[in-house]
Amino acid sequence: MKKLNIGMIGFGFMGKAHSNAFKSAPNFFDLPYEPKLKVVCGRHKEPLQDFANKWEWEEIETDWSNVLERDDIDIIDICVPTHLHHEIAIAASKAGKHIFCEKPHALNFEQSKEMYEAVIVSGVKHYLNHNYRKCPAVMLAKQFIDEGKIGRIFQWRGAYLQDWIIDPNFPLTWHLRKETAGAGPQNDLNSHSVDLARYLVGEIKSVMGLTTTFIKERPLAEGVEEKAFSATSTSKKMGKVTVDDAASMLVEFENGAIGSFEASRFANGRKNYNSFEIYGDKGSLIFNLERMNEIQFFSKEDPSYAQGFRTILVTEAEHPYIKNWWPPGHIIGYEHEFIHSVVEFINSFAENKLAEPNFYDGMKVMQVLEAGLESSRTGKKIILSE
Ligand code: SOE
Repeated sequence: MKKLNIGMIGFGFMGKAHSNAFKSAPNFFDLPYEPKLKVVCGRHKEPLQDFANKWEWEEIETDWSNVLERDDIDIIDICVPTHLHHEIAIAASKAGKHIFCEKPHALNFEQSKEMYEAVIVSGVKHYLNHNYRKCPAVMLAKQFIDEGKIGRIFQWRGAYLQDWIIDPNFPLTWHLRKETAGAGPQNDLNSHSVDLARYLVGEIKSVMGLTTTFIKERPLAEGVEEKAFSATSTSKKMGKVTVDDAASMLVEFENGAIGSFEASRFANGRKNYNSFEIYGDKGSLIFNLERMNEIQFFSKEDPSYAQGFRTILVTEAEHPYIKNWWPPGHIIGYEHEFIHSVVEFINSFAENKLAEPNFYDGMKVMQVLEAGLESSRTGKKIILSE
């Protein structure tokens, strides 16, 4: 079988999720090409080599531009902090490499637009990894909407809540600086929710935003591994937090529905609570990632004596992707979404179409997020231009 050689830039949390996805996908799915873990790139040679050994990457490299220059690399996988996405993606497009990129797409809308234009000019394949779209329960929600079971959608409620930086001693990692992250949970978490809202409800036409920063200074992350979820600093030097700690938006969709988004890293007790509710004239849907094998469905078309939310366990063979996994009731997890993303991306090489979400979706999401930030700054409602 023809191989697709991968050069992955970055080897943190997402590097692990991507390596596992590229390795596992061919074991469970019949793919038109075999993804080959060719070279992994990072700045620090020793942990990089350990990582490569563990995940069976053939080679390591410490300078990403060398990976782009290689003729034997087909796909560049970008899973480095956000501020590096733009430069690597533009260079990869120019080098004619196909791109699999982590979210959020870029630091801001302008960068994102440039990245989209670059892949269009070069004609490479591009994929933006909003992994939650590939959760079977979310795909079943989409199927119900497309089949008309929810009817005309009135309202979207999205909440993506975490609690990993409440401790004021959590250091000023790259996630908390505008120049490296673009924004806080507005970009990190609301990007996922906006992607899901566009997928399930439709395009957004106006945005009102509200953001705040609860802890304005933090110990510098000197000598600290810049990890999300767990990092402690002993530095006595403090630095300014330049992103939001919590971010909300109220939006209007082009189809007349309205929506709300809440994203926070200060919701004590919420670890990775990515949830949404959709209300329509025929029915409603509720999803919460912490119970990701389930979707709750209410149908107004049930006889009134039998109406109520029912919980569907999304593990039947006819549910999206499930026939490639386990028998009914044998649930799947977070990592499966990444495997499904890889499957979509690799399948798109045999088809004359782009997998979704891709850089177009990334750009549309960034436009909404940036409008939310602008609205929060100016106090005005922002109407999005085409
Ligand atoms: C940290 O908030 C993070 O790792 C996000 O960056 C991911 O996109 C999200 O899926 C889990 O939380």
